Amino acid sequence: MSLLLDNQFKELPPDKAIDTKLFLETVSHIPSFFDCLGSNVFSVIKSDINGNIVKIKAVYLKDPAKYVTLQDIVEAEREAHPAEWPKVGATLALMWLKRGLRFIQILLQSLADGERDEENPNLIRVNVTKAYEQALKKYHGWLVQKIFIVALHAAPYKSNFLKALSKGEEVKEEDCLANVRQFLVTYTVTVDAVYDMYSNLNAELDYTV
Ligand code: 0SG
Repeated sequence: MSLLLDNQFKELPPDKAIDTKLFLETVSHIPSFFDCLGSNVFSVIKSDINGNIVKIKAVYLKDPAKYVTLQDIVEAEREAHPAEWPKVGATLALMWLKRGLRFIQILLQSLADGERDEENPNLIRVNVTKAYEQALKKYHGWLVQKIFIVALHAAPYKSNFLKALSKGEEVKEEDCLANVRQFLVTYTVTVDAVYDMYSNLNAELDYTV
């Protein structure tokens, strides 16, 4: 079975509220995926994403009944820390996590759409670069952009990447991409909903790190 389909995001209710517990359960599978990518540069990214998840989870576990949805957390922090918000607590962690999730979405969508470097069809650099430029680059100063260049050159071949998504099984590219397309349906709706929430609450910041 595909790693993606094993950890599929649930459909959202009509009001697009995101259940905190389900969201945390689903994203908690992402960090271990970096172990399959085969370069130490990915441990920096893994630890960053993992840190975001741990931070959101720590807030949730303080009062699960109060923080049923992600919006409950963001609004409670806005009330508790008016001076620092949104650069505080789980609001900040989710702001960054959503950018990583958007990166993954654009990367997978680009692969599913068959975008490729015709001269090097087994490389995923065009797909990774597209995702980076659309989801992350504007938040990165020169040093972090250099880390991206290192990660780009360490990116796995497409065949190995798709194999990792298929839990190490040899699966035909088309079958794996069919799983990717299926995964992207609820995943994209969820990531869009987090972005919409940040926009509606005026919680988005655009500083660089
Ligand atoms: C398959 C090939 C994949 C190639 C991947 C390339 C990806 C791009 C690599 C970019 C390198 C990122 C390295 C880390 C950068 C971090 O500095 C930034 C900013 O981090 C935030 O900084 C923290 O996440 C925040 O943590 S918090 O939980 O405590 O709130 C906070 O510390 C904040 C600073 O806040 S401040 O002090 O200013 O108030 N992180 C990112 O840019 C996110 C990077 C996500 C990359 C996702 C890649 C997914 C790849 C998936 C492959 C399937």
